[in-house]
Amino acid sequence: VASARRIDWHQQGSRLGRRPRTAHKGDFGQVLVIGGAPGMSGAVLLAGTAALRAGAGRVTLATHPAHAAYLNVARPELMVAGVAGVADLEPLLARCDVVAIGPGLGQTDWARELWQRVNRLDQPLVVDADALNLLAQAPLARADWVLTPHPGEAARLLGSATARIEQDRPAAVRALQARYGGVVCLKGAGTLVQGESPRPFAVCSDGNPGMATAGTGDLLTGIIAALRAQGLDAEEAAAAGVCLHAAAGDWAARAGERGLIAGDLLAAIRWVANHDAR
Ligand code: NPW
Ligand code: AMP
Ligand code: MG
Repeated sequence: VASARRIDWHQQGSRLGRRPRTAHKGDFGQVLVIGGAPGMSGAVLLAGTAALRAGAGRVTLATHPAHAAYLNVARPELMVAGVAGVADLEPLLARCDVVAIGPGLGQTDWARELWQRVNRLDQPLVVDADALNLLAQAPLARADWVLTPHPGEAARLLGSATARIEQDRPAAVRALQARYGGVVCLKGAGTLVQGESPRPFAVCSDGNPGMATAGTGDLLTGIIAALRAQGLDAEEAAAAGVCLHAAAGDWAARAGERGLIAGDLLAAIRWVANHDAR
């Protein structure tokens, strides 16, 4: 990939800097993660926990009322709100800095109602998983969002097929950015990041096949939202987030790729976020 800029955590990690001695949680932003239809509550739990591990000051999950109380026990550091519909979402939207939407969201009427409200918000957005599937059904463009499709989601967003996306990933990420705006991370082995800027896409070659397991993408969503909440712009947060996630995957894979589970990355995210990965 000749024209690509190579990125890794060694180069991107300095964006976060040291925490001031007098820091308080309000300095590191408030993230709202929306998703988790019945049966997929794990996706928001992983995304929200990853946001905390990547340094967000406060993280709230907005999820289906069926399991909200359970999630609050599973990860007590997270705040959790059961939202039956958009009316329950409003007070949460009023006091967050960044919204991540999609992990485990599903594509029911419940999901669509939340998505249609959120895609009109003023706050920065991170859009993943089923929110991307809903976006593919009613396309719109925005300048300040980060989209994180895997090749299957990218195919839906472009009305194409997964195999065609994989044949020419640079063309796919450019087409996604041109159609939907913002910053696009095309995931997979060698994640590509394409922003608004005329600069060529960036590629992160870190990460490993151990990460080909359920829930790893949900972690990336939380990480990017946390970096956005700590003051990075959309392109910085996408690039640094992809590198932090991949480096955490490599750290976790030191115990072996086979059988790695998404939750294994959580402690690694913290370690990597505080260290040079190399
Ligand atoms: P194929 O088979 O090649 O055509 P889906 P999902 C493709 C939630 N989760 N390279 C591949 O297509 C998510 O957040 C909940 C090539 C594959 O079959 C979503 O809301 C979890 N192709 C929801 O589930 C943990 C690739 O995409 C298809 C590729 C559905 O999301 C799991 C699958 O994509 C999950 O995160 C690659 N690198 N990667 C939980 N614990 O609650 C993907 N594909 O149909 O969009 O399904 O990604 O599982
Ligand atoms: P998702 O499919 O949404 O759960 O996302 C999977 C995550 O794992 C993405 O960040 C991918 O880039 C990463 N991943 C999956 N397989 C590999 C691989 N073979 N090499 C590197 N990263 C991978
Ligand atoms: Mg995913």
